[in-house]
Amino acid sequence: MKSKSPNTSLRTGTKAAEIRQAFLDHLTCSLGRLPAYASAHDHYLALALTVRDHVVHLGVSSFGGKESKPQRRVAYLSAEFLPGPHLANHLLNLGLSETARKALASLDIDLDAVLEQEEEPGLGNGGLGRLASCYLDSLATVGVQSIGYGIRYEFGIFDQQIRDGWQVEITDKWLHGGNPWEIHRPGAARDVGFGGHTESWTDDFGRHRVRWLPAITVRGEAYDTPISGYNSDHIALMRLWKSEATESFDFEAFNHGNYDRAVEQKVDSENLSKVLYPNDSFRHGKELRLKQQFFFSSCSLQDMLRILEMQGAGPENFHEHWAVQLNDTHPAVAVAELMRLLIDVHLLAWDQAWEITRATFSYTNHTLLPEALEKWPIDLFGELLPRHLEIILEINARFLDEVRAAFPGEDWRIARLSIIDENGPRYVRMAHLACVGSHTVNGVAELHSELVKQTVLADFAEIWPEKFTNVTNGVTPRRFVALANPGLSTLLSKAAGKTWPGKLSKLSKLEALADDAEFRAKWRQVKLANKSRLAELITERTGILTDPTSLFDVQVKRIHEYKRQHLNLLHILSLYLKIKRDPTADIPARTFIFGGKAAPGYFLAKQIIRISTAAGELINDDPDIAGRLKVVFFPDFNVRNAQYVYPAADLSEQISMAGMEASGTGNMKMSLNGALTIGTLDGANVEIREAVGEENFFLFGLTADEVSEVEVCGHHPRQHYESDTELRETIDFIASGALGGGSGLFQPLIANLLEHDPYLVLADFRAYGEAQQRVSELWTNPEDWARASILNTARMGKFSSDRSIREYCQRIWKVKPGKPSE
Ligand code: TH1
Repeated sequence: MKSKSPNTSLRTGTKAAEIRQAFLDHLTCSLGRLPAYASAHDHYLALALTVRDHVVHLGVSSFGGKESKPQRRVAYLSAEFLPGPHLANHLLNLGLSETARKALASLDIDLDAVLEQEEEPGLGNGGLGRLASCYLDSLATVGVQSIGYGIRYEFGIFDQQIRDGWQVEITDKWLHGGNPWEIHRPGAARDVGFGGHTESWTDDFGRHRVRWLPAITVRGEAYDTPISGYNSDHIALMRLWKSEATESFDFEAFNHGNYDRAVEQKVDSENLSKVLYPNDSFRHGKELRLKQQFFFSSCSLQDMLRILEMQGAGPENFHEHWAVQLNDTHPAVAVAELMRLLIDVHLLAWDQAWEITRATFSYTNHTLLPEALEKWPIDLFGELLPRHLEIILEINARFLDEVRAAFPGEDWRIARLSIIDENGPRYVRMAHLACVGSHTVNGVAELHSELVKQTVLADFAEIWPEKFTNVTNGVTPRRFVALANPGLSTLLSKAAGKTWPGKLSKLSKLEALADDAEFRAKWRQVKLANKSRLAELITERTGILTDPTSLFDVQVKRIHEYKRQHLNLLHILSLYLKIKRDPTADIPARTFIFGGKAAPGYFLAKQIIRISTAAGELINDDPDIAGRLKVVFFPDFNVRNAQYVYPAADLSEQISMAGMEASGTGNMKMSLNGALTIGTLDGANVEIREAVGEENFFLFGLTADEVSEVEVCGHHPRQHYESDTELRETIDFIASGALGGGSGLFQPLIANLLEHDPYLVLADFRAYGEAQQRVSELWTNPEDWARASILNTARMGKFSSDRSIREYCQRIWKVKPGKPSE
């Protein structure tokens, strides 16, 4: 992007000369480097520290804390955050990109090369963690005092390499080169207990009290990362907890001559925040995971109480000062922990504490997948958190008494509503705890929020219909358009004015240009340039050559059966066979791009990766195909790579079995960047289609209702195989071993489809192929395609995370953003 006055930031008035001086000072004073000997990484650190100074200045004033009446603050509790590289995003938000470029250029340093040095914090698996980061971006942008609380994993999501076509996991050492963005706050450290037992005592008023005597204490050290907002004087804070040993325990064991035990304790404590569990939408029944959840929930609540005290308020005012959002059930144990802090530590009465707790929390459900719904064996829970189990049982007893009183004679409700699952071995159901302990429960797209009420939390929706609501997810247009797609951004600013990154509904001004031939030509030029940029990266990373004029058909997301990457692959292979049979077949050139990580223990997901690389090996160099089809598996899909992929997509694949994808957010990112969607009526696809118009969206497949019907009546995948020649030939082709590796290689995947097909891939194959046929037809008319592409972008205003955050503020948190809405 060319700026008119690159020597000075229009917004902050900061001059290139100031940046240059601060950069040189940091290089010398913070890093101890002579400019002549500084490496590219030193340049990165020095610029990061320079920019951090600007951001922290804003931060200190937005968390001044000296207001006469403190605002209610938002605490977003999330086990995952995926912020992506910070530096370029801050420069954009502060309006300093061109100034910094100029400053570095005067020292003969290329800003882009400096940006390349940053290691992104991969502290999340996928959509859930990225959503948390989009929300912090928007909280800072709309001006809400907020803290995103989470875990400072030493090792985030693994780096993915592809070797011999298979995924290989490499440890993510994101901290190895130092992290210039975080500020350690020793004063905010809190201790967290585990295990032990509880005992009763009587207070001065003769009341029965309980205290918890943990067996082990772990220290949580706070690390703050400032998150800037777009054109905003506010920042949000991401406060992540790192576990450490408490010195007291070390010394005790040490003094008793038990050195091994002291060391073991230290290692155990430090292990707590060591590594992110790499499963997306899947429960980990591991004790360490529960420890992580409690650790960060407890540290965060204690931190809120500490801040409350600094503000001169007492624990009885907790809910007036803090709105706490539970990002899925991962922090749901916070409900019990706040109760414990209020009644055991601050000695409030149960009823008052319970009122405060329910006025504090709200809970977002992100999935209906049974294998993702968290439940903990009651014994494990009680051993690790004995006091919390007591509190949960008390919450449950009181809750079920209320139910009995309200619905006499309807005892069937009790077992279904109970926080404790008693069908067989007993479990604590975390979604039930989150629901009972919150004033509001929301789903993440309209369809999903309805399904939450009809399925996993149906019994709760019946007794508390007013508790349930929807807030459709959103994405930040700063990172995913302004930063990722500078070519498009320039065009958007000319057509819709420069304010669109903060007021995304302004994009509707583009509508008028959808029929303008000149504008369309520019639009297509931008897309082509983005595709060329991605094509270069693909060649660099995989050696595969692709044609930027071909249709870029993109499916990037975690690899999961419910997302049905294998449906896409069956279609690709059916096209391949079609061309092999009839070289004159009318199939426009396409490049199929896959990206995404598979959970290391998820065998079928890894098979799906292998079959996509095998398809590439087979097709890409086949002379009969002559480059008409290319299949790419782009390794290590992460936020940085995503910023190259989304802007280059012509077609966005959103093909999950209906009812399974709670929302999806990649769907929004691609449509916003002018991709057309081929998709089912699932998650936010439904609303995207409504927004962009059904004629600009390729719909196919069973609806969520039809899927449930099939599930009830039973289905017969083999019938589809037998009745659909194209499908049968494609499956037989895979089974024959033609993809290499012998005929047994993909047997598990084939058997799964033919015998079970839990996500109805075969049932939707025909409809998907027909929708793909419509895609090909529209693609052959570039003018019509460009029109639909422009209309997609123009009509995506609703999907800014600023809109989502304003809804949370107004309807759930009851806080007023500093910046008025559009
Ligand atoms: C995802 C959902 O699958 C996706 O549809 C949604 O857009 C996104 O959350 C944001 O709302 C989820 N990710 C996880 C990860 C874990 C557990 C549950 C979910 S749901 C570990």
